[in-house]
Amino acid sequence: MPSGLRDNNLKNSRHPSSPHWSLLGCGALGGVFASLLTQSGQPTRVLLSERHRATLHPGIDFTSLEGHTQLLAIERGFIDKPGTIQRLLVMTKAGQVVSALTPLVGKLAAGVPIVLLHNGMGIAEQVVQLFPHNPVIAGVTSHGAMQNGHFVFRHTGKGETWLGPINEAAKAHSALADQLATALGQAGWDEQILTRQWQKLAINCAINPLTALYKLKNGELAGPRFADVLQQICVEVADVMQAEGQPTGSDELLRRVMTVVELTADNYSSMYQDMEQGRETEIEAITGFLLGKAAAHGIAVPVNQGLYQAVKEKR
Ligand code: KPL
Repeated sequence: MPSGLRDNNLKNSRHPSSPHWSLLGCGALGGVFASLLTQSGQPTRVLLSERHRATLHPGIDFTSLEGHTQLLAIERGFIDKPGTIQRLLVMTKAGQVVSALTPLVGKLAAGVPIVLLHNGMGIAEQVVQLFPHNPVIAGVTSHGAMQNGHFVFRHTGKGETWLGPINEAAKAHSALADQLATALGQAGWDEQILTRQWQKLAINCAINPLTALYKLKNGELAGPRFADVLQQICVEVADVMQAEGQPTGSDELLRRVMTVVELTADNYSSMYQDMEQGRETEIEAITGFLLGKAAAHGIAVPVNQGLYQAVKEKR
């Protein structure tokens, strides 16, 4: 049971008139988003796989940034019989997005927006192929989250969230960012979401493998022994970004990385948490995506290559 103030009444202040969110992927970040959406009064239900049917879920045990713990009533649905989905928020790990969505092919009504919030890149394009009649929206977020047990979540860092369109149909859905903002405190819409995805990829290429391999909190990367390797990672990512038509400089990327290191100093990165729990990491969608683009442009990225191999060998 997490420490801090708690409130044992099941809370769910609903605004039944607003369309409900269906959330696929209730890991640390998904659990925190489900909690914040519920607390803001937006009807939210989590879509679970069949294996969860027998488990008792009294609700979500959620601890806020301020350390206030609440038990939140949360509606459940099951992926095989999902019922009506009005808007879908996908927060599985990058490597599971396509397999988690596949059972919904043919069941999701045309026009229902699909919002993807995961680390890494290269997945949204596959989702567009799977759901050619749905608006597909990609997002990046830097909120920190931890899962401390079955449906026990803690919000560990307030970050920024940006959404943007992947296909033409998605351009009509900028209001989704406003609705997320009501729950998260901030969320924006950016038509150039690709640039934000690359910037987030740079941050994840720098922070995630190092913290996972050396078992560090994010803030420990500010120490002098990591200065060189962080700079080399940023030089390599900047080279690939430039080749991809994303003008940037390695100094700018390094500044962004160090800002996130500072803002999330006390957090464990998602890759650290995945590795500690023996789960599959997002290395393919993060550094693996970078290596694929580097190879296509004939750019050498030896430092990122070394980190990729080291993470793969740990599994
Ligand atoms: O996105 C993150 C992650 O852990 O995956 C950062 C921003 C590095 C925060 O920990």
